[in-house]
Amino acid sequence: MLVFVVILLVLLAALGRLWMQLTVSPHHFPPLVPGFLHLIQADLPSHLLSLAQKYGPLYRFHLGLQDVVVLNSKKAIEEALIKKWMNFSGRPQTFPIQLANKSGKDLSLGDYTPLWKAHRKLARSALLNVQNSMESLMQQMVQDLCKRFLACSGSPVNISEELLMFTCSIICFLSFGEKSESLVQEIKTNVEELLLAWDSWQVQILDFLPFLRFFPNPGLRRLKQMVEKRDRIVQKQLRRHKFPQETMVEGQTRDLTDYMLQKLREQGEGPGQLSEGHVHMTLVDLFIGGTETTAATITWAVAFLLHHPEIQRRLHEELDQELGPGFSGSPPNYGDRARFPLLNATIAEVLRLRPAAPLAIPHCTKQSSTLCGFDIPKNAIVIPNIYGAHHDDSVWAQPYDFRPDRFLEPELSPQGIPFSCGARMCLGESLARLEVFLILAHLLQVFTFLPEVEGSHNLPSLKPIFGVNTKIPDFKVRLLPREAGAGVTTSGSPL
Ligand code: HEM
Ligand SMILES: *[C@@H]1O[C@H](CO)[C@@H](O)[C@H](O)[C@H]1NC(C)=O
Ligand SMILES: *[C@@H]1O[C@H](CO)[C@@H](O)[C@H](O)[C@H]1NC(C)=O
Ligand SMILES: *[C@@H]1O[C@H](CO)[C@@H](O)[C@H](O)[C@H]1NC(C)=O
Ligand SMILES: CC(=O)N[C@H]1CO[C@H](CO)[C@@H](O)[C@@H]1O
Repeated sequence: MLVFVVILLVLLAALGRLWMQLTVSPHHFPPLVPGFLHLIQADLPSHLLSLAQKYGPLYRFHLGLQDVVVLNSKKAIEEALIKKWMNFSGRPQTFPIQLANKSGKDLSLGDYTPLWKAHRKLARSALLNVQNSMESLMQQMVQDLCKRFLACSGSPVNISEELLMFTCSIICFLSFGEKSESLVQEIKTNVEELLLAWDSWQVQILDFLPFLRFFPNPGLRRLKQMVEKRDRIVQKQLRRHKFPQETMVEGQTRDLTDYMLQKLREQGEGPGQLSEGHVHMTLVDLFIGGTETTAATITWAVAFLLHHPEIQRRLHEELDQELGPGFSGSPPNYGDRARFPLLNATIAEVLRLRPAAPLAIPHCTKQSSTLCGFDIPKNAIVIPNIYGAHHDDSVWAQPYDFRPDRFLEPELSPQGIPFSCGARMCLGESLARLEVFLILAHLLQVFTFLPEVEGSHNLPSLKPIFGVNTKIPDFKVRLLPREAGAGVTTSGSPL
């Protein structure tokens, strides 16, 4: 099969070149990068950024018959997604997307249409509705997490695993009003497997080599199985919410599912209206969009702080000064975040260096448009390379260095765009920011992060593993309670 694929690609490449020579276009398209295999490169965001060095921040390539335009600077991304948002807010309806979309009712992968707008509005208002209860719930859960870590008394912890369970419990509770360990575990596993299957080249390649869909394909089979499992989990919850037992108080909304089902009933049913499928897919999107991303961001922060004990020491000082150390101190509140400028800057720097969704989600042009002086055709796939934009050395000095101080004076430093921008901007930004801040503030107040094994050569790798999300290589961290001797940070220890 592989030989077949390669031969076909060579043929396509030759045909493409011929076609280019035969047609002299009156358009001023962005520079064309030769080749067809760009999208299955392993380190795709860095690969796309390296092409920008040669071709400029805006270029295009072909993917089969499909035009793909890549945006590698903040300026280009903002012009497309903010200034010309109407033209750039679509989503391509690729084959893998159609597999996962439940009759086109997905939010994050849905194309920009009037019904989609109503869908996004419903999801937004549902999230806003639970916003107020979020912080107190999270405070409690973070305290519980810290207590669990205290009980580990400094032995190495798989922090990425713990944080993934944590972010998954949050979404689980907000969505379904339940966070039993079995349900959270079931959903977490499903999300991990779905994302893994989605990233598989065996699935992504089917889009531009459609005939391969008719061959046996283990990656595709896996994705289908995971989608079925996903739908069974959500369906069960929907049934539970539609036919509530004694737990339900009439007219009371316990969670996002109640809220959205209630809105559906108010709106009534009909063609061109939102349906239960939309509620179903909103819930799916909150889990897919809101668990790995947030957990990975916090895990990256821990890893960077292991590499930069001097920043960790300054963060401890900042928290001690405002709240007092350890469990005896008062708990940090999100509303007080302006009192923690270094922590805020550290989070901004982690989101710049390791944006959780490095290539956002592909956009698609709804009509032909212009961008940075180039013509962009209709129905082109548009990839905002957020990772690339964040490493633009004309915007940030030494872009590869971890230097939170660059964000200490927000007026002086340009801001990153980790949540993208415009009409398709991340829906969970405020929830994600709340989680990242509260967890890091609590953990740093109570613990000192130490590498699994003492010594500077035992630090975790900071090499990103790129897929839909930016993952971090496995590592463990020791969380040493600070209370016994706030001493760990002040009296002659290596920190
Ligand atoms: C640090 C954490 C997070 C980061 C860095 C992040 C980043 C992003 C990015 C870059 C996009 C793509 C926007 C575009 O296509 O232009 C996105 C979309 C989305 N995110 Fe997030 N996200 C995070 C957490 C969350 C959370 C917690 C939720 C849900 C509760 C969430 C829900 C969504 C949804 C539903 C979309 C699709 C929006 C649309 O297509 O209109 N995300 N996110
Ligand atoms: C969309 O593109 C057209 C050109 O095709 C342009 O005239 C129009 O101003 C653009 N609209 C927006 C909102 O960017
Ligand atoms: C830590 O947790 C991750 C995420 O669940 C898992 O993939 C990994 O195998 C675990 N690593 C170790 C060393 O246990
Ligand atoms: C936190 O840092 C960001 C990035 O520099 C900045 O835009 C924002 O104003 C800061 N927020 C607070 C409350 O200090
Ligand atoms: C599995 C599934 O329901 N796929 C659908 C995705 O959306 C398109 C329309 O946008 C439908 O035609 C597919 O059947």
